[in-house]
Amino acid sequence: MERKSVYSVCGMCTVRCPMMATVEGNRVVHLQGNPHAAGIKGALCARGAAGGALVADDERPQFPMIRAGERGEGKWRRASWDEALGHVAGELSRIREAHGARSILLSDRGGPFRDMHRAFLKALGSPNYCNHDSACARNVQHAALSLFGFGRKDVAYDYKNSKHVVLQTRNIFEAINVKEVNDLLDAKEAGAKITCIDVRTTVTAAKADNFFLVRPGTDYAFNLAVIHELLARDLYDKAFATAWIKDLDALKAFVAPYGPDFAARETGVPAARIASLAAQLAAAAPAVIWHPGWMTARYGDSFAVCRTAYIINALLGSIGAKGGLPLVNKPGHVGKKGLKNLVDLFPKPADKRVDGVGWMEGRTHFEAGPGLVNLAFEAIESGEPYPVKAYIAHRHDPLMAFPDSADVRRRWKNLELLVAVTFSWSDTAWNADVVLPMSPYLERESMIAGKSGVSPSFFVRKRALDPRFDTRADWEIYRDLARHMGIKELDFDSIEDIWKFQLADTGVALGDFEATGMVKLGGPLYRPVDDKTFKTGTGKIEIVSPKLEADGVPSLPPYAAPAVPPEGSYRVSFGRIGLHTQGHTVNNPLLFAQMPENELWIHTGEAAKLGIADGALVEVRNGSHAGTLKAKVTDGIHPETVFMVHGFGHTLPVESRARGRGVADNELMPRGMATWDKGGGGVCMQEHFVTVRPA
Ligand SMILES: Nc1nc2c(c(=O)[nH]1)N[C@H]1C(S)=C(S)[C@@H](COP(=O)(O)OP(=O)(O)OC[C@H]3O[C@@H](n4cnc5c(=O)[nH]c(N)nc54)[C@H](O)[C@@H]3O)O[C@H]1N2
Ligand SMILES: Nc1nc2c(c(=O)[nH]1)N[C@H]1C(S)=C(S)[C@@H](COP(=O)(O)OP(=O)(O)OC[C@H]3O[C@@H](n4cnc5c(=O)[nH]c(N)nc54)[C@H](O)[C@@H]3O)O[C@H]1N2
Ligand code: SF4
Ligand SMILES: [Mo]
Repeated sequence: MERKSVYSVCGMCTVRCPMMATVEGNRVVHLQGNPHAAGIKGALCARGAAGGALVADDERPQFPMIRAGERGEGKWRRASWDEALGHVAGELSRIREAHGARSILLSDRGGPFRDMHRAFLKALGSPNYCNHDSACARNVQHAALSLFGFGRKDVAYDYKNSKHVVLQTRNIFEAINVKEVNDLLDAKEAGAKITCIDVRTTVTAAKADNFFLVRPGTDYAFNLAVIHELLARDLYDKAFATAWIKDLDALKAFVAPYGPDFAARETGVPAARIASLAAQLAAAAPAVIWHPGWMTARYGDSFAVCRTAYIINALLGSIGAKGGLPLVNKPGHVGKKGLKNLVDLFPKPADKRVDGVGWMEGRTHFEAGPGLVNLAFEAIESGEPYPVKAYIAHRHDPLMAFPDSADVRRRWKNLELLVAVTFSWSDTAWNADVVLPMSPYLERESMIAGKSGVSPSFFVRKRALDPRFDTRADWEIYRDLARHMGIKELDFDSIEDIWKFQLADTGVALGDFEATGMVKLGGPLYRPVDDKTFKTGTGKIEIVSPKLEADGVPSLPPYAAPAVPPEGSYRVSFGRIGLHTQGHTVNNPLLFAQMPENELWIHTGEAAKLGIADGALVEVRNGSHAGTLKAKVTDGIHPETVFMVHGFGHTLPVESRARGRGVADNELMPRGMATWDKGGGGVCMQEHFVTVRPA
């Protein structure tokens, strides 16, 4: 049988590595990273390599379904696409008629493929587009905005050319982005140093030159001490600071009491080691990256931690520097035109956002784009500032991504329509009124995506296989919904027509993607910082942010030590593992076989006190929320915390493998959605204590 290679984009996680599939007939014979993509080196991670198992898995939604019993009861009626989409369109029209377009909410998982569904929502007239990010990186985004006036993705991490990389709350070798991992390993080989700051010994810690095992929740103290050292010992980049940092004196005065001795008491790290780190960084500057964190929806002060990370980068002159955090280039920076967006075809909805983002008191400093979906859920419950009655969860599983699924479900009670668009089962799909099954990424094509960076590019995902089941591509789903609702602008006959629309102004033709699946637009280009770089009021990096202060958020909040868990209790901490993506790969046959359940990391001394042996079953509990899993007894974790990999503890009968294996960390955070950071917008998921005992 004939073999062919198809350029695609991996969809096993949100990183979206460019890839190449070799197919024979309607079967995948090989998956690899796109050999033409810089830094990918033809590689995929273990999850990417398991993409074929996702296609082969029968335990995914195979056809559109409409709820037949109560919400969450699992009684479904099979529907044709025409019926399911007609039903959704009818309900959306009815709800829009009764409550206005603004009563329709859509949330997704961010990323480069959002244009079609965002355009659909805007065409309906609703301002209520949200993404997942208040459970992920909102604190980082708002930290960047508050200091630089631009977002976190307007700078890149130039690992490849870096001389010292600090990974704080960032487990780069297990929470994987293939290009970043390859680039950092190359830099390490060329002599770059790695510093890891974590509450446990991760794979990243094992590869680090400096490893700091800190008391959970004390990173702010650590960072203040580093700033203290850089300033007190004149280790900072004076030329850069003078030119571009505003309020340096205020910063100096603020950190005066927060020297290394103070930080040593808080973090447990010897003062001399903190001072030494500051000196090492100064020696490597400006080719330094102090990573501001990614999954930072953890503590009440995580936003402050992210801000101090960026401030350290600024003091080292690494903002805009090669080997540091260079300014990202959009097509315009290399003399090209960007993709045309469907979302621009429709007028901005007149109504204000239901989550209050951008206009409500205390929320004016938040970025309106993706809002804060947790606050939209509160509005569903309260009906304030206005009712929300329809919700489309597109590639988003808030019941696993936010604390306490029963609490989230309770907030959704007032919904008259809940639609899940997904390629796997999820708690959210199970609790929906309508499930619209998307084809897995190998069985669909996607809109052309633009990637900004030192070298900006466009890339395309083509269809490698025909769908095995009655599933569809997202562009087909929203195109057909648009047809049902008479939205002519989104009525495209084929994906090629959409691609042509996107490329219209760019000078790039469809055929240009044939050879490599990508089109490089220019670069590498390192642009120096200039007086147009920072989009703040003063054109400088504003340590004291007028926008924050206007909303009552202090720019430089005093350090407050994290609460000490009561005797016999532990702070719950969580994170990722190389073998799984969030909650949606546990039931993947290949990945399940590699890691069927999570375990509870607990410190050796604490386990001895509790009479828990390595590998023994333990019960972990917070109030009425409890679960049972195996203990991993280790010296490599701080005694105040227990850790588990997120995404386990599935309960759905349709997931025969994942069901009943391990524990869901999110269920150990009762009513946790209500605790969120007023500065950065992130939910504070690690502000919860659990008890542990032999099961
Ligand atoms: N394999 C894999 N890779 C992924 C993903 C995936 O699901 N699987 N998901 C992707 C996504 S969406 C994201 S957001 C990123 C997340 O990327 P990361 O944020 O790097 O990943 P995490 O494992 O959530 O957290 C990193 C580390 O923070 C540590 N930590 C916990 N509490 C503290 C603390 O108080 N102080 C310090 N210093 N450290 C602490 C944890 O022990 C953990 O090792 O990964 C991406 N890549
Ligand atoms: N307690 C706790 N909560 C967390 C975390 C944690 O570590 N602990 N991690 C947080 C982080 S970092 C993040 S990013 C969020 C992630 O949480 P979510 O935003 O919900 O993300 P995923 O689990 O990646 O995907 C959600 C759903 O989309 C489906 N899906 C995945 N890819 C596709 C696709 O290409 N198309 C379609 N249609 N569907 C798809 C999946 O099957 C899954 O059901 O959770 C956050 N919540
Ligand atoms: S990091 Fe792994 S799972 Fe994520 S897109 Fe890349 S290859 Fe796929
Ligand atoms: Mo994330």
